[in-house]
Amino acid sequence: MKIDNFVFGPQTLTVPVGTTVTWTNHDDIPHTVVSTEGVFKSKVRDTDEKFSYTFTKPGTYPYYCSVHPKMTGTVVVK
Ligand SMILES: [Cu+2]
Repeated sequence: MKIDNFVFGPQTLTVPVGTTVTWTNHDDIPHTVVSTEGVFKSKVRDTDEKFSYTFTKPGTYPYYCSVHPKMTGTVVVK
């Protein structure tokens, strides 16, 4: 997953159960990756820093950047 120009890409990512998803911040601005439902929460990620989470249960996981709450994305785990 990329964080680029204030956008999580892809906006919706579908993965099988057990997948570790890694987000990398390509912006010059710090961002976070925070589950809307409290499932995961990154520290502030500066340029080129990463956050990883392993999805062990099926479901739909919306998330956002707590610094810029209009930045949102979704991981779908099947
Ligand atoms: Cu942000």
